[in-house]
Parts: sequence; structure tokens; C-alpha cells
Amino acid sequence: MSMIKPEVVADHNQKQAPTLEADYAALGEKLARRGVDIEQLTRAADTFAVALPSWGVGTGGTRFARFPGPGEPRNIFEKLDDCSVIHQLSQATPTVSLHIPWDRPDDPKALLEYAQARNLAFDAMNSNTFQDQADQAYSYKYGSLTHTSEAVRQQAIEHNVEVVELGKKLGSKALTVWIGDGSNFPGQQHFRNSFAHYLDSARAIYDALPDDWNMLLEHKMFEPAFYSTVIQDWGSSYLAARETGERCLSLVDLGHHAPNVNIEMIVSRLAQFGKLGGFHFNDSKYGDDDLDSGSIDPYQLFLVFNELVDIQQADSAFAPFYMLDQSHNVTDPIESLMYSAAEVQRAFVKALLVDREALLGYQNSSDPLMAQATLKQAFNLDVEPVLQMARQRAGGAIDPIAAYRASEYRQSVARDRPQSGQSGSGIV
Ligand code: LRH
Ligand code: MN
Repeated sequence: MSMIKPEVVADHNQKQAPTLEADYAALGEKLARRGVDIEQLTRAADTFAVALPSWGVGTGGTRFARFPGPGEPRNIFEKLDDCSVIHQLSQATPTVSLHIPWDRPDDPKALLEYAQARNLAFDAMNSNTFQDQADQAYSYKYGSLTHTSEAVRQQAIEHNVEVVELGKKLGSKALTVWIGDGSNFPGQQHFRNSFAHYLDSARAIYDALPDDWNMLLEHKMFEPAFYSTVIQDWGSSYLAARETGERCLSLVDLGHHAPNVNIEMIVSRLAQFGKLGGFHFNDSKYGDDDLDSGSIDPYQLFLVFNELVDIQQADSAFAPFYMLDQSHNVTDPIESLMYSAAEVQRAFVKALLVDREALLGYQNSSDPLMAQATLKQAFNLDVEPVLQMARQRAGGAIDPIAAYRASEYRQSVARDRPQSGQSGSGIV
């Protein structure tokens, strides 16, 4: 099932095709002079996939306010409709990552069938012990998996196990655990005791994991805690993953680091010790801004993929979970997610163009200028024709934003989905 009429996409592509053909041929010649086969590059581009955050198709907000847009999805089914539009046009987002309880279905089987009918599958599941639910016995105000009370920790462990059980019914293969546990004041939390509680809780969850699943630990420097966070950095995440189990790995959310931290080196370190399990792609200038991937620092995104491609060429089994994790406060979430998926795919394709043999030569001969220039030679190349051709050949849109706007999908869902009206605040 296609949410946008195939003829709308075909009509759009037909208009764009002559320009694409010309640009593709020109780029093909340029790449051939570098000994690169553009057809091989386009096939590689087509293999790239990044998961969509179910919570990303609704308008996001901040603690100050949220300004819902027209046609907000009101339930998981409408979220999947919007996700299927993104995949139909971008052909790069075949999976959706759910957040529980925000997306808890009454009938998991019906939800799975609904997704499959829209060419979607389910990616890593996200648990949530950073908010209190109405029917909850104990509050997570002072923590969840690391709370000083065993009863609270047990409640949080059981929630994660419930999320795994649901994920099994939906065909997911991973659980992402991000907790906001931490402190706002020096002295409020015992660092070693809270980390020990985390390790015990993580092991209890890990023991409930199917043998073919991964558990992904997501670190974050601050927020909602503003003095210390139990899993604050990659070091804490690595130690916890190592102590928890072989299939327990670290997940890197790009926005969860202090400004100017060298994230690509963290990626390299975690991979070198077999503990790099996944990514939440977004961009930021200050804090965990959750802005569109590549919108602030596309070179950093490229440098991250430069490390990932280098690792993949050394270990073909290396296959981390890729997901977008963004908050769309002022744009149409569908447009931002399509554009961001293309930006992440672009960084991957450019990283494939790095002449790694030459780079190693310049590194080994201590020639920093030519080493940097070798990276820039790949980054500075406009690979848009490759991304467009990969989309067109896969049945997507040459220009997803233009095709989406031509489809008037947003206007049609705005008619079908009467607004709840209240704006409120908060990320979702
Ligand atoms: C925490 C986070 C986490 C999600 C949440 C929506 O900041 O990145 O990955 O659970 O955003
Ligand atoms: Mn995240």
C-alpha cells in the first residue's frame, strides 16, 4: 500500500529525470577519472537504511511550548502512515523504532500487519522509565533502574522486560535503554552505589533478552538531571555494556555530548573494543537540541561515517543499528525526516569515496595536510545525483520534498485528523 499515489511520484520523477540523467553522467565521468564506478556507488547507496523514531512524526516541543502543526498523527497507526510516506519517497527508512508506552498497541499482531501492509518493519524498541504513568505503583522522580529503593528498580526492570516481550511479537531485534537517572545537587546521589544498581538492573533485563537480540545502552551528559547522570558518557556506557553481557552494546546519540567533543573518536574507540551497537542521528549546537541531522555540522556527520566505513571495511559483520532521533519543532516532521535520512545517506556515500589507501599513506608518512585533503576530496564531492538515482531506481522520488509537496499529503491528513487543539509543552 502506498500512502501517496504512485502516479504522483512517477509524474514528478518524469519531470526531473532529464536533469538527473545529465548530472549522473557528468558525475560518473568525474568518478571514473578517480577510478570509482558510479554504478557500484549507487548500489551501495541503495543498501543504506536508517530507522525512523515513531515520536518524530509528531511536532516536537521544548519545556516552554509545543506548537502542533496541521494533521498531527494521533495514534501509532497514523504515525505509521506518515512513516510509510517517508519511506515511499526516500526509500531509505524501511523500519520504525517504537517508544513504549507512547506506542503500546492493544493488538500487537494487528499493528505488525498494519506496518507490513505499508512496507515497514520494527527496529529497536525504546523503554521509558523517565516518566511516570498513571497506573504506576512507584514514581521515577528520584530514578528508575538506579533508584535507592529495590521496589522501584524492580518496577523499572519489569517495564523493560515487558517492552522486550512486545518487541518479540513485532519482530524487533533490540532494546534501547535510555534513563534520565542522576542528580541535581552534589551529594544527592552516591556515584558508586547508583552505578552498581544500574549494573544489577541491566543484567536482570539482559537475562530476559532473546539470544538474537541486542541491548543498547544510551549515554547522555545531562537533562533531565543537571548535576550528574548515571550513564553520563561513553566511558560509563562502555563499562556497563562490558559488565552486562556480550550482546549489550553502547548507542551513540550525537546530541548527548558536550559541544566540541570529538564524537568520531568515541565511535572509533567503542568499535575497536567491540561495543559500538547503534546510533541516534541528529544535530545540535548547544545541548541535546535534536535538530535535523547534518543541519548544523555536516562535516562531523561525515567524519562519523568515515570511521564507520573504515570499521566496516575491516569487519564486514559490523552492522550497528542506525536511527534518527530528532524533534521537529518548526518544520513539517515528514519533510525533516526525509531530508535528514538523505543527509545521513549522503554522509555514508561520501565516506565510501575516501581513498583509504592514500589516507593511510599520508598518515604513516606524517603528512597531515594531504591526510586532511584526502578526506575533504571526498566530502567536497556533490553526490546528490547518486542519491537521486538510487531513490528513483528503488521506486522513490528523485526529490522527496518536491514530490511530497506536490502530493498535498499534509493537507489531506489535516482534513482527516481534526486537531486536539491544546498545545501544551514537552518533547512530544
Ligand atoms: C533522550 C533520547 C532517548 C529517547 C528520547 C526520546 O534524550 O535521546 O533516545 O528515549 O530522547
Ligand atoms: Mn536518543
